[in-house]
Amino acid sequence: MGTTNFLESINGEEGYTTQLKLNNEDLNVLRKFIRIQWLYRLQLLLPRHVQEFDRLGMERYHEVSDLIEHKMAWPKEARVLPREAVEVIRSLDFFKRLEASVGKFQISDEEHLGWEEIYWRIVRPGDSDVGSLHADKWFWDIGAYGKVADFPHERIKIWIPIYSVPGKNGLLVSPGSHLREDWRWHAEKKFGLNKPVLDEPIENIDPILLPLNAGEAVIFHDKLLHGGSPNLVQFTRVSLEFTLLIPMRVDKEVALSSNVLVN
Ligand SMILES: O=C(O)CCC(=O)C(=O)O
Ligand SMILES: [Fe+2]
Repeated sequence: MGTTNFLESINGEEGYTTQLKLNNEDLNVLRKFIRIQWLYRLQLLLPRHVQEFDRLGMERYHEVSDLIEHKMAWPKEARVLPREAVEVIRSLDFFKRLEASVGKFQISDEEHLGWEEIYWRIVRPGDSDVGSLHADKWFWDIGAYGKVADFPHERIKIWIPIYSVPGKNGLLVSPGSHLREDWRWHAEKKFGLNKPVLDEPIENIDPILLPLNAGEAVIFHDKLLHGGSPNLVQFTRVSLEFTLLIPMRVDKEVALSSNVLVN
């Protein structure tokens, strides 16, 4: 079986691919890492109730989430996996297949913790935990992350459903939206953080909810419009994501034609 070229689809008409699927073992490793971090935080914040969260698990988190102040409990830094988890994730089968397709890459460290940043999200039923539609590029353009690489690179994102119900929660995308340059948006300070806000009516965007099962990843273009879907079921949605920085090859032919290389 040949290697699928993910970058072709991502840079093509749709702006994303859903061809990378994790096997159950890989999915269980990710679930375990996320659950450990989630539960440990609750152990610190709420030692008297941690057993209840443990018993219910992440999918039923919302049933007892009133016990904590949800928004305060889960800042981004609390959802970035530890460095050693990244080492293990890099050795998983899905990661190897990803590398075989796009080439070796670095994962961005937007929070400047000092290691590659793989982080998760937790979205309770309803729409209170989902942000607005955006292109990830806008975050980089407004300088929300600062400098994370000093080599020329292509930036793409991977989003992996960890606990999800296809068609009822997950990621909205607007196919082909990465090809347009004229989407209207502005930057706004929210909770002290600079964030892009879309200025287009939703009819102009027409997003679709990708019907993905847990472990069915979506890899997408930096300019693709996307966002969290309202969660329509009584299960908490959990997902994992990271940004790939793929070094750009100075192709010999391109370099020669632009006189970059002198023999
Ligand atoms: O999971 C979400 O709700 C949003 C995800 C997102 O914006 C991303 O993966 O870039
Ligand atoms: Fe995003």
